[in-house]
Amino acid sequence: MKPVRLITAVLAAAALSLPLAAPAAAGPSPDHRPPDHPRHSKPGTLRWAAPDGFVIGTAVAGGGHHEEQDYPDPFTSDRKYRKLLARHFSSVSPENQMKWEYIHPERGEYDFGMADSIVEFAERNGQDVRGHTLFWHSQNPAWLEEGDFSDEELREILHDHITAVVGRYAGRIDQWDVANEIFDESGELRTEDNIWIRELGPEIIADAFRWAHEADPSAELYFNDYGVEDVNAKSDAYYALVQDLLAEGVPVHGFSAQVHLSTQYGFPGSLQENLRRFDDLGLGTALTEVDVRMRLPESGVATPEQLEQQSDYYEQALSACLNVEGCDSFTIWGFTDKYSWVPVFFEGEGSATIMDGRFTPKPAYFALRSTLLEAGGGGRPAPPWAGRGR
Ligand code: 9MR
Repeated sequence: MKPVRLITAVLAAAALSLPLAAPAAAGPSPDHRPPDHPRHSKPGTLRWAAPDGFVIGTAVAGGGHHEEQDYPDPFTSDRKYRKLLARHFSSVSPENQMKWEYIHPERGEYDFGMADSIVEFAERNGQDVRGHTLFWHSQNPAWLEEGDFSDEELREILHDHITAVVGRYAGRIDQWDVANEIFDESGELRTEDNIWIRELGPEIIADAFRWAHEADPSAELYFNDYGVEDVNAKSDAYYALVQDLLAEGVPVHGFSAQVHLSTQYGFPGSLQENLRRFDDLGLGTALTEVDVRMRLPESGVATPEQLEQQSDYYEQALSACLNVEGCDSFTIWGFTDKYSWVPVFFEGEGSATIMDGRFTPKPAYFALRSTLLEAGGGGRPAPPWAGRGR
């Protein structure tokens, strides 16, 4: 029996005992995003280059690995970083600041400070926000992972968290990564390391989406994962699961691939085909954490050939999204190597983003911009200085 079929059975059983879910059609209306406002969208920038209705986003650096580095919090301390964050991007994703360990550090105690300042920054700068994330196996606080709770209490904890966090930003967050990384490489549900699935069973996944929808009926609710770029065992597992959930009327609105790539491996050639099959189910799609790392030479500086290959990967990922109608959100996992998670997690690797540590744009930056322009963006002619990419 395939694991996803098992889920089907469990979910079907759960559906019988739960109140009727809202029909799938009760989700947000099909996304018709307005054009980026000219006040925010300065000629020559990435957001200016993007076609109407297509958002180009980045993670907002802070929390997580940054806390162990010898620099202050990037988002609140680095003025140049903030300037470029506002200038180039029409969407932002908190890199860590909305994860459980930050936003819900003690039972019943929320700390919305960092998340609030990101949402307010986004509003001032005419940016969308992608909420990240509500249901994950990682970066949960100790009180939760090590607590001794009954099933009923755990359900209540998750319900209250989703209601509090999604509710606080209702109408202000466009897309939520509701469930993050719930399958492993072979397409098996993470029944060991995901506390919710382990303790409450797979049917809790549907509840997470229902509760998020109740808290903000206008937000688009996503499944998000890495290693699901291609048509493969893991993306197949999502494909089967979302069909089951949609058939039951669970408010699932989108499927997103993170797209953490490395030049050591080939480009995931079936990305577009994969996005399209989810699109055909009526779901939105998005690329949410794009970066392209590489093994660095001894000098620590990427070679021109490596940067060209990287640029080609960024461009292919963007094109795959642009070619699928419902894929209208392309987010990179940081825009400068100064703050990238890659060197911290992969020894000897780096240079994964589109600007180096001094914010100098790489070929990948220009490739993204020209691909966006070719897709019909750039409301006004670029001024002569635009070629510098700043
Ligand atoms: O970039 C994030 C880093 O600062 C954290 O230390 C790390 C801890 O897990 O999480 C990183 O972000 C991850 C994201 O939340 C989910 N997909 C994979 C990302 C890179 O690990």
